Amino acid sequence: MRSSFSLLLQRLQTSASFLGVSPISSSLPSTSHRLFSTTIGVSARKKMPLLTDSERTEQLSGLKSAGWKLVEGRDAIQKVFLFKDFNEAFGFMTRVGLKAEKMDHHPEWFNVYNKVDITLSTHDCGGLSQNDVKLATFIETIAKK
Ligand code: H2B
Repeated sequence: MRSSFSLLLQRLQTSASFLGVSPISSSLPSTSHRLFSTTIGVSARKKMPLLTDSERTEQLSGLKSAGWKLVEGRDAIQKVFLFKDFNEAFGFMTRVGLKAEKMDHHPEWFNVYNKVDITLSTHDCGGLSQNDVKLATFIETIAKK
C-alpha cells in the first residue's frame, strides 16, 4: 500500500502540472524522502543468551566459592547476605538496586531486618546469563565493604 505522503505528493504534482508550474519532483532534492526517515534513537535491548557449559564451569566456580548456590528446579543462583542491622542491609540493597537499574537487570530478593536473600536469573532467556554473573560479581565487591 502506498503511503499517504506519496499519494499527497502525487496529487500535488498533478495539480502543479495542471497549473503549468514545474512538477514538484524536479524542484525537490532527489533524497527528499530522507526528510521523513530521520533515525530515531530506539535502544533495542540485546537479548542475553544462556551461559554455555564452559562459561558455567569457568564463571560460576568463583561465585560458588563465595557462597552462591544453584537453585533447585530452576536455572538461577542464590545467596543470603546478613548485616549488622536494617540500616546496613538497606544501604547494601540501595547500592545493588542502583547497579541493577543501570544494567536493566534486576534481582529477585527478600529482606527482613538484617537479612537479604537474593536470587539471580535472567527472565528474558529463562536462565543464567552473563548479566547474572556480572551482577553477582558486583554484589560480592560491595558486600565485602
Ligand atoms: N531482570 C532480570 N533479572 N532479567 C531480565 O530478563 C530482565 C530484568 N529484563 N530486568 C529487563 C528488566 C526487561 O524486563 C526490561 C523490559 O528491559
